[in-house]
Amino acid sequence: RLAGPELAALEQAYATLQASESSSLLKKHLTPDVFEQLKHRITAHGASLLDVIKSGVANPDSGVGLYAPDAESYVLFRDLFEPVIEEYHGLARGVGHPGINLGTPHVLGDLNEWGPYVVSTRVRCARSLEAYPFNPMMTLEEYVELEQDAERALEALEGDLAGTYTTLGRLSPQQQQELLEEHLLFKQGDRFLEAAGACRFWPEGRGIFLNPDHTLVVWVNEEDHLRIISMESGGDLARIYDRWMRALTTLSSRLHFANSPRLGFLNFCPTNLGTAIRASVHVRLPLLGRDRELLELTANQYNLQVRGTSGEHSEAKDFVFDISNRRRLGLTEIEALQEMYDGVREIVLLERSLE
Ligand code: ADP
Ligand code: CIR
Repeated sequence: RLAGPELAALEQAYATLQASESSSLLKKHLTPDVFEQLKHRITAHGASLLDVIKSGVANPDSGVGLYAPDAESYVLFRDLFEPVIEEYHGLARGVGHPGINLGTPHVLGDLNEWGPYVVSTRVRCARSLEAYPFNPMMTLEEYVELEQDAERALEALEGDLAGTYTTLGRLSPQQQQELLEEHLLFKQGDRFLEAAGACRFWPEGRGIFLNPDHTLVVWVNEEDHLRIISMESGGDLARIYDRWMRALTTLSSRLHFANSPRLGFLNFCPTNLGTAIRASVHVRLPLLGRDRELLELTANQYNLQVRGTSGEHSEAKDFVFDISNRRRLGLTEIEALQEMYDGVREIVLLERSLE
């Protein structure tokens, strides 16, 4: 039971949130009733409601604003997570997550069929190892151990998927900068993650796997235990998805991922549940880009999310936008891909019609 100074800190954080102008899902759904219900609870790893909400409290401009410090948090703090999850993923109440269905890549086409708008395409998923809590509850020893588990599993990737793993501490600042500019490496010091307690012991246990072509990338211990990423320039979504599927299948046979029948694959951020897939394009839209309202409206209509050129919370450079599926839970893997494909096609056709 949370009590004493810890409870006082939680009460204080809640008051700060209440007084803020935040339009986060956290602020909307953490009602006084829900707060009272959950404020004394602690998970087996020792996480409290304060660990869940502290990022959104410190960053009132959060869109979502909460994180799960461990898998149990999704159960123990369900009264808060549930409405946030339903709203983000557009899930009807009581509707669960379907089983895995990767489908077949060839049903997806090339996104540059209608003109050379798509600069590059990327499919990523988040995965967490069942044996460890999420970032904020991990010890230094667990970071190092998890990195070793990941490194061993990555050695099983063969053929075009084979590559090398490098721990972050062995990359010079200049090497890190180059990889970041090529959109291959995660950024450092994300204030949302930092406030959530996800950057402790940095760079210990963090690292990146790359195949020689830089078309298969795996991030270890950044926001999630693993991020499995397939990417290349152009719009050949079928090929990129096929590569992602093959890498995922190999890694899934070596590692035990946290999963729940109700929420699918479990990860740190409630946006990364279910399939935990974000399929995105970098697409150049000089005309739609001048009418952000129309771009956002159209993206919304197709359940797509617009981000800037350097990812979440960044700006678009030279009218290159990052457009991806918003929903990751409540639909199958192939449906998430199809949703991105269909919506991007409509956006590209709209851009073309404005020329
Ligand atoms: P996430 O890892 O959750 O997908 P970000 O939005 O932070 O989150 O993106 C991570 C990195 O991937 C950024 O450098 C971003 O520019 C890059 N990225 C995303 N989509 C593409 C794409 N289609 N082509 C090239 N880079 C991409
Ligand atoms: C936020 O709430 O803005 C950050 N914690 C990031 C949430 C993830 N955003 C998203 O749409 N996938």
